[in-house]
Amino acid sequence: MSKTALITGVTGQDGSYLSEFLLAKGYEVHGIIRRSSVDFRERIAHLEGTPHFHLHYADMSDSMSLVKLVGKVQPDEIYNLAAQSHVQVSFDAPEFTADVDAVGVLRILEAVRTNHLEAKCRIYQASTSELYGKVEDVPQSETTPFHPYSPYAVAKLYGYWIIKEYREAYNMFCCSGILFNHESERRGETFVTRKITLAAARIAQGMQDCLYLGNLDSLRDWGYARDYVECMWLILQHETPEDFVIATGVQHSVREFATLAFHHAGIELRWEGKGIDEKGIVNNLTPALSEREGVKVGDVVVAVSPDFYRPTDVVNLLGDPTKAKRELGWNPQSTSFEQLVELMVKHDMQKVTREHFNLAEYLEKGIVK
Ligand code: NAP
Ligand code: F7E
Repeated sequence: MSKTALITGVTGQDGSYLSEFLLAKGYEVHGIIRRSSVDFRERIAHLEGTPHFHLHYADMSDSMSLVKLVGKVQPDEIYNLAAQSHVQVSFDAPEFTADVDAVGVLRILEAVRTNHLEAKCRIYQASTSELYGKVEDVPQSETTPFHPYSPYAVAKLYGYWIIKEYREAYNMFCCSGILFNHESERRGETFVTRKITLAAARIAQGMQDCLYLGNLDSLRDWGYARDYVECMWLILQHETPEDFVIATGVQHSVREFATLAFHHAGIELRWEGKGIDEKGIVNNLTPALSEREGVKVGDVVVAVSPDFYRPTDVVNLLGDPTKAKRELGWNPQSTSFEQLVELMVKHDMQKVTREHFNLAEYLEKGIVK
């Protein structure tokens, strides 16, 4: 008998990779989508209409929709990935973030209890390294104290504790994966990695002049999202319900990410200045770029804007994945930092080329002026 999984946040970066992963394992996959005036389903468009993939309208802020759906689907496993996931946005929309990211977790747990599925249904909660926030120890493991440092992190901390509470109070199989940053060619375009890889591609192809960033010193443990969804599944297949840190154990700064991304786009950077005055300047170009119109040696292609500073910023995340390696047999290094940056830039170079050709064609046909 194939298993049935319900994924909240199926249209997101992780939801799309997890859907592919579970379908390949023979699961019946159900995903929750929410109503919006323009449906954004680019990441799962290739799965729609396939026999074992089903989409349902519901919303993390609407208990009734979740109770009805859990009753209808009768899932063996729920992957709760839905969230307002942008840390900076959580400062602008803290109440919405709390509703979806904190109370939303409670709604899922109660939907399972209301349908009397406590004994059958295992629940994965998408927890986060942001819980460590203003870090009290480096590297961070399952035993490192939490110090959340944004409305997003505070909301996610509630999610973490309510999962633990239901595990202990009702003997439910529910677990948190404390995932460190994971990126991909499907990453949202306002997260720093994707913002950089897209801008590097646009600057190399003459479609953008300068990239504005916030804190360049911030340190992150960046992994590849496609590798990380396997862990979500492994956590639910574990004998006992436990929480796990999922990370690579390697740390880089935003500046290092940008340097490498521009390198893969054909631009060698040098950095000058400090803080708000720091600039990324073109030091060298590949012969192909030197011969083209556009970016030149000496151009400032990265600058700092205070618009991207946060009221409180998390600056030193480094995960210790020892427990996941030992108990789940997971390899945290299957995709290295260098491979991750390269694959994202390669993808975005092609995306920008396609956009460029579409624009040229539209201009020629008079579709846009
Ligand atoms: P993402 O790309 O931003 O996707 C978030 C998903 O949540 C989207 O499908 C979104 O739907 C959905 N969603 C938001 N509000 C909703 C609501 N009210 N009702 C129903 N669905 C709603 O995030 P991600 O990077 O895949 O991350 C997945 C989860 O892991 C999130 O919970 C995130 O907080 C957590 N996490 C991520 C990372 C990371 O580095 N990526 C690390 C640790 C933890 P729409 O498409 O309609 O917006
Ligand atoms: O920022 C700095 C910024 O927005 C990373 C989410 O998936 O991972 C993600 O949260 C760092 C921060 O991700 C810009 O200040 C500099 O220190 O890419 P980010 P995040 O905040 O780490 C965690 C684990 C999650 O759980 C979240 O859901 O980069 N930074 N300049 C910038 N960040 C952004 N976005 N834009 C900039 O221009």
